[in-house]
Amino acid sequence: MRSYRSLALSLPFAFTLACAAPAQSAEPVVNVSEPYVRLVPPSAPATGAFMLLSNSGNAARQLVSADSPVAKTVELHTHLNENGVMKMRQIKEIGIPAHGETRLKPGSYHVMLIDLKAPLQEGDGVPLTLKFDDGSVQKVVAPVRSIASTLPAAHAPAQMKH
Ligand SMILES: [Cu+2]
Repeated sequence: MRSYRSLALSLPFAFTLACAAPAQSAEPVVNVSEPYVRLVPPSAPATGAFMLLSNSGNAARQLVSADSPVAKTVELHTHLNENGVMKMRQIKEIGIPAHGETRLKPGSYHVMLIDLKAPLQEGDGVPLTLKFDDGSVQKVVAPVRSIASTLPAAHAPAQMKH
């Protein structure tokens, strides 16, 4: 009788553990697509990485940090219009609304690659590691692309105000 009771108690417990396991593996809810890095002249010390972040979860998520082996420093940036002048500002996080998306693009949110270790060539693949506030990590490779100069990018050295 005693062993039967112990088995009956332990079965639901084991079942609960098995069900909880997938949720604990931090399945990423943010999908990273269309990543690219802006081609800059070989003398440029920095450039920006852009991408589309799509959140399939029920809660808002934040991109909290990024890293790349091609740059000594990687920061999250946005552009702000201050008295008619577009300036870049470092920010702590980039939000992605629940069941929504945030596009990192020239003139807006971007991942700033500062102090490039070597000049980037068009077509190079730049590895990026993106960390989110739920602890999930996404690794992508962003191709280097030239962007038409008509786009509001403002990554010229004169406007690098960190
Ligand atoms: Cu920037």
